[in-house]
Amino acid sequence: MSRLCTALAAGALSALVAVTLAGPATAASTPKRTSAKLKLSTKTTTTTLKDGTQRIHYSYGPVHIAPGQNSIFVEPNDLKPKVDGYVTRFAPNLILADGTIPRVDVIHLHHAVWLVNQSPTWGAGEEKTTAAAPPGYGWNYKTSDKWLMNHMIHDLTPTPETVYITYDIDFVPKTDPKAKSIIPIRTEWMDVIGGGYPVFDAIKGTGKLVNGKRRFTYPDDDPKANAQKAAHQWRVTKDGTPVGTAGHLHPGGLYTDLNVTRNGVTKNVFHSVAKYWEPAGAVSWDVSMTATPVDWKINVNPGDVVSTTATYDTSKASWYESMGIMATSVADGHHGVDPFTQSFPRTGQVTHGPLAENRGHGGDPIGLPNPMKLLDGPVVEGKQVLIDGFIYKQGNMTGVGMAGRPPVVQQGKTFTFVNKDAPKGLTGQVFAASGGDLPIYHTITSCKQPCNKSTGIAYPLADGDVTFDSGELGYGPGGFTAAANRDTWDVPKNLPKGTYTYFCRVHPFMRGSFRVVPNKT
Ligand SMILES: [Cu+2]
Repeated sequence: MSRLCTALAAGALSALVAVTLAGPATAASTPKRTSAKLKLSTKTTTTTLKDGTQRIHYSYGPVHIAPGQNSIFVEPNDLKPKVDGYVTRFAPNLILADGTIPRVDVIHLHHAVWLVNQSPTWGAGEEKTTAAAPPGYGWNYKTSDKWLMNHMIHDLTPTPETVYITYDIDFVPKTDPKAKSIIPIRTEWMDVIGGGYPVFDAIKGTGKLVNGKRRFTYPDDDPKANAQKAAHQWRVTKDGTPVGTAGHLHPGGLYTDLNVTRNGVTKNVFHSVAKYWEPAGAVSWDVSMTATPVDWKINVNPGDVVSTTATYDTSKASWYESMGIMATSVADGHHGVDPFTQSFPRTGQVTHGPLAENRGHGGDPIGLPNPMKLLDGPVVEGKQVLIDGFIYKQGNMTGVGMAGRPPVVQQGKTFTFVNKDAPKGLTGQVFAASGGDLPIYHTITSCKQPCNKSTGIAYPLADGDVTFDSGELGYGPGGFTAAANRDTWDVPKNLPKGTYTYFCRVHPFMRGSFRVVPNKT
């Protein structure tokens, strides 16, 4: 059993590696999507690579996921090498109890961050970028290091699930003769914001107009960001050399940039691009990020300031709770080039091709009504519409008869959505075990009418002709949460007359409508 799993895991990984090592810009054709039959082991296994390096497959779990869960946890993690040494490569994934990789439109790895002595060192989002140290470098590892697992696994359905977070590390023990020549690196976590839940909103139509498209760059285009600018900067205190980086973005993200500022002059040192395999473009998790090539080594000096920005496409849709991170591996001393006087590669290659778990794009007809054509529902102004059991109790598109009709409000008046699935007092605890009694967050987010097609990673989108979003209704721990920390949302009073369609960003199969009619008074 375990040998079979090892073989399957090794085979699966070599498929990934083959793409990883596909080499420089010959990759004009789209690499093949990974097989949906891919299975990884739920056990810890070790294989030995041709050059003698150990590849250790760790499987963290079981992690229990509550129905509709979208919460952050920090849990102990003792799954790490038994001897001191160097980690030279890190490849994350997420699997179900049978070893298969869940569809991203069902179970979504919002993030996993491996905290080493409380410092974020490796991370994974659904783009599943492989972090590989360039030859001759490795992350310094000591058995005395304290590891924690920070994870946010998002269940897009009302069905509970059990998952494992896997990570395959290439490891060279200190006692291996190869270890003598390895230069130690550490991770400088370059985040556009910082903190426990570092997110910003990139709203449709905001940002700069570039070649007829809207481009929103954080922090530059967010007036609220100025106060936070210092938080995402790395002020260099001794000679160092960044030797590798790649961007982390959410759907809608186009690229991240790593910049070095010296004596008032800012130089871009790496441009990590989101390569979308997604047929609809920059709208889903069907994406890979470009990472630095092996010969990318940038000298930084005391007094330099290293910073990062993230740019999103705000032409078609809004992107709520977006991220921009460039985990950057850094060695002490100078090993590279001076970025202000010498040349170096500013772009790289993706670390893998399209993944099988991203095949469910959505957007197909499924027989839901077109809310534009439904008769008026009840007049609800000044009243509440409850959200309960993953259902908008009035105007839900799956509702039968009166319950499915859009609730009606006069222009200039409002009504209030109340999320009964996330009552006050229920917050979920960051340092508790995952999967307990958790608030279920819901949103009311505008989507382009009729918004009645099948759910997938690219449908529905926050692309309503009129933009509105309730935030994630419910309560959560301060600084570590997606929660709005309120359970109600008032429909804006300034909406033009018309029928509005909306969905839940957290559980996008949830759809509804309401109608604004002319004011008769
Ligand atoms: Cu929801």
